[in-house]
Amino acid sequence: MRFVAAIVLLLAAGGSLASTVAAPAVDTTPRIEHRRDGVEVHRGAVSLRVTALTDHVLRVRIARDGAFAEDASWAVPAQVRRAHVAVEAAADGFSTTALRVRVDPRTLRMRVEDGQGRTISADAARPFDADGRAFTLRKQLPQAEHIFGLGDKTGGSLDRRGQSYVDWNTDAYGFSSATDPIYKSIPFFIGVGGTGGSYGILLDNTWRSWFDFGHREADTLAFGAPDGPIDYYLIAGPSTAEVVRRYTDLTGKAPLPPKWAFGYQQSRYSYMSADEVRQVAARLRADKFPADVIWLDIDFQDRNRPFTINRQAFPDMPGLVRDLRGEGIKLVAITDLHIASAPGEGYAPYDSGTAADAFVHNPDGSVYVAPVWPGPSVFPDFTEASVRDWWGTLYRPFVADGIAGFWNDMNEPAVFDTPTKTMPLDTVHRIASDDFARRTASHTEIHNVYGMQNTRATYDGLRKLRPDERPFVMTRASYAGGQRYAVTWTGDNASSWDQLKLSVHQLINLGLSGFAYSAADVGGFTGGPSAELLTRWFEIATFTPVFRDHAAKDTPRAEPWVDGPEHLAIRRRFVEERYRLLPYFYALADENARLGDPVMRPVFYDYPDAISASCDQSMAFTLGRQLLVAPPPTPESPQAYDVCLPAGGWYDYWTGLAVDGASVDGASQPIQSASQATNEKRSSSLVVKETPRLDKLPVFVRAGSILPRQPLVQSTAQTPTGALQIDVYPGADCRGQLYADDGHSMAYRKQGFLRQVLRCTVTADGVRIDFAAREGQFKPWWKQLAVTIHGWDGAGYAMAGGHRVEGVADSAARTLRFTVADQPRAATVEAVHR
Ligand code: MIG
Repeated sequence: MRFVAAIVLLLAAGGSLASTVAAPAVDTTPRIEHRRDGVEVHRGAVSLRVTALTDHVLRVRIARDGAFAEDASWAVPAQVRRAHVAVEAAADGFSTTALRVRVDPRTLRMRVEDGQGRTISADAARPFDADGRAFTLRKQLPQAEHIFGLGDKTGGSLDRRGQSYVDWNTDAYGFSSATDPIYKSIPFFIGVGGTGGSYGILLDNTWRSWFDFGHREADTLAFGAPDGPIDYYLIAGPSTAEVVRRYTDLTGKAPLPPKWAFGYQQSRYSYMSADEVRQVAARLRADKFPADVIWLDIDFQDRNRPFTINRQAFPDMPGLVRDLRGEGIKLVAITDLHIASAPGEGYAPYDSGTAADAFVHNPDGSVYVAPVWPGPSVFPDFTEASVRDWWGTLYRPFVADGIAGFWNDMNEPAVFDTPTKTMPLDTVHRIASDDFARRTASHTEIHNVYGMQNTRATYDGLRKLRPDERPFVMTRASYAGGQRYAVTWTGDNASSWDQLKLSVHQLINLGLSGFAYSAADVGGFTGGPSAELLTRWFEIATFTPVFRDHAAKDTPRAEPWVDGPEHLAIRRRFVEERYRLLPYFYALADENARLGDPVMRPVFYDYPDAISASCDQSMAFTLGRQLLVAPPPTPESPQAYDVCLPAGGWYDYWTGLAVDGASVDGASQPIQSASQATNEKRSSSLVVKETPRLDKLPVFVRAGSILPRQPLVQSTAQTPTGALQIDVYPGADCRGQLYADDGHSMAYRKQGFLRQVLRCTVTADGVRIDFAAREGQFKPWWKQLAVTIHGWDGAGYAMAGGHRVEGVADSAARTLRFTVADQPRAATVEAVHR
C-alpha cells in the first residue's frame, strides 16, 4: 500500500516509475544549485543542468542516475560546447542578458522567457520521462506555433506541425511524401510564431531519436530517443534568422564552396564511358547550354569497386579531364564507402584498409562483411580519426587525375539483402575521435553519424591532398553539423509533380537546418519526367542552391535536350539566367559562410509576417533577401493563383517593372516611379494573381535591392566580358553586396577576396548609390559597372567622381541606364533627373 502511494506521489511530482526507482535514500528534497553559468537542479537521482553557452543559447542536460552522459559530440565541437557566460542567479533559476530561465525543482519544469517575460519555450506538465534507457521530453506547443527544420524530412507541407518523425538514416529508394525515415538525421527544429519569437532545439543524440510536433497531442511537442545522452540546446531568436545563425555557430558553417558548385550539373546513373561523357559535353556546348559539371556514377568503376576505374570504358581519365577542362566542364566522381572484400586480389583499398585494421567489426571480433554494389564488402570505421585519415589517402589517384569533386553515396550505410537495409545493430564501431573517450560503440549509437563521418574523412582528406583547393563533396546521409563537410541532395526521389513540390519543402528545411547547399535530382530519379515536369523542374531549380539533373538507370534520358527544341529553349533560358545571377549567388555563399543564412529560404525568413499570409505559399521561397520565387502552388495545375508579396514593394524580376498588386493575370503594372517612391516602408502587402504558363516562372525583386549580374558565360570557368551589371530597385533599406574571389582556392581566407556593400537612397533629384569601401584585395574581372535604375521616369544622367555621365532612359521599361568606372573605394554615384 505504502509502495503504491509512493509511486502516485512520484508520478504527481512529474517523474516516472523507471526514472525514480534508483533514487538513493539520501537527501531527496528537490533543490536548485546555482552555478556561475546556470543552474543544476536535483530531484532524487535525477539532475537537470542548464548552462548558458551564450546569452541566447542554453544547453540542457539531464542525468537520470546521478551521472551525466559523456560530454562529447559529433555535432557540436568541443570548443563550442565549452563556451559559457556568467549568469545572474534568481531564486527560481537565472537570467542572461537576453533570457530568463525558471526551473521548478519539484517538477523539473523549465520555462524560458525573453527580457519582457514573454514565453519562448515552456515545458509541458510532464517534462521528462525515462523508461529503461529511453527518455521522453515534452514541451508546450502553443496554437500559433509552426515547426520547421529536421533536414529534408518528408510530409505534406513545409510546416512540420502535426507530424511525427524518426531519425534513422535509411536508403529510401523511391520515397514518397509519406516516407519516414529517409536518408538524413538532423535532430534540430525551429518553432516559429510563438509569443517569445522563434527558437530552435537541437537534440544532440545520435540514437534512433524521434520527434512529435503535436501529432499525438495537439498542444504538445515531444521528443526523445531509446538511449544515449539527454542533451539538448535551446537557441533563442527572436527572429528565425538569428536562430539559424546561432545554430550554425553551434554546429558549424558550411565552408565556401568552389564557384563551379553553382553551375549547371549534368548527371545520370550512369554515363557508361568516356565517349559518352564527351558526347554529353559536346551536346551541351553545341546547344549553347551553360554547364559546369558532369557526374560519374558507379559504372565508371571496375566491377563497382570504389576507387577503381573501368579501363575499357575510361582508358585515359587524365585525358578526359583535360579535354573537358578545355570545355569548361569538371568531373565529379562517386566514391562509395563500401570497400569490396577482395583479399589477395591486389585491390588496394581493401589491402591497405585491412593492414590498418580500418573496418567495422562483428561482436565476435571478425570483420563485418555484407553485400553492396561490389558484392561482399567491408565498411570503414569512420569514427576513428586514424581510419578517416586512411580513407582520405584513397583519393590521391583521383586527385592526381584531376577529378574535381566527389560523391559519397550509400552512406546510411546501405546494405543489400537484409530487411533492415543496414548493418546489424550490434556491429561494433570504435570511437577514437575528438574529445570522446576511447571506446567501442554499437551500430545503434553510430548509425546516424556514420555518413557524416564518411564525409568528414573525405573532406579532410581532400584538404590534405589539395591544400589550396576548396573541397566539393556531396553526401546522401548526414547528421547535424554535417554541413561542415559536404553539400547534400535528397536521394532517390521520383518523377512526379508531387515530388517537385516536396523537393522545395525539403531544400528549404535543409537550409534552416544548416545545410545551405542542397539539391534534389532535377526531373526525379525514378520513373522519368514528362516534358512539362522536367521543364518546370528546371525553372525552379534555377533558383535553388545546387542544380543537378540526375536520373536512374532504366529511365528515359533526362538531359535538357530530350524533349525537343521548344522545351530545350525554355530550359536554356532559365539556366542562362542562373549564370547571369552568379554574382548574386556567390554573394549569398559568402553570407552563408560567415553568418549561416541559408541560400534558399522560406519567405518568412526575411519577411516574418509572411508566416500568416493569406495566399497558398506552399511553393514560394526566397533566394537570399532580394528575390522571391513564386511557382504555382499546385505545380501541375493551370489554375490561376495568388502570390502574396510582403509589405515593402516589389518589382517583377523579368520585366524590371514595379508590381501593382491590383493587376490581374500577372500583367505587372508599375505603381511608383523612383521619384515618387519614398525611403519609407510600403506598409501593406500586395496580392498578385498569376496564371501559370509553362514558359514563365514568377520571380520578384524586393523594392530596396541592388542586384549584381554578369554577362552570360557558358561555364564559371569562363571570365565574363564586359561590365558588371548593377540593377537598382529603389525602396526602403536598399542594399546589395558584391563578393568575388578566384572561385576555387583558399586564398579568400587571406585577403584574396572582394566584398563591398552598396546602398541606395531615393533623393529629391533621383537615386543615390553609396559604395562602401571594399574589403579584401581581390582584383575582379570587371572594370566597369553597367547600372540600371528601375522605376525611373524621364531623362537623366549620372554623377560619378565629379563627372557627368549621360544616361539612356527607356520610358517603357521605366529605367535609366548608364555605365561608370568600377568603384573600388568608398564612393557615391548619383542618378539625377533632368
Ligand atoms: O543503389 O550509384 O541515390 O543517385 O545514381 C543505388 C547509383 C545507388 C543511389 C543514389 C543515386 C545513384 C545510385 N545510388
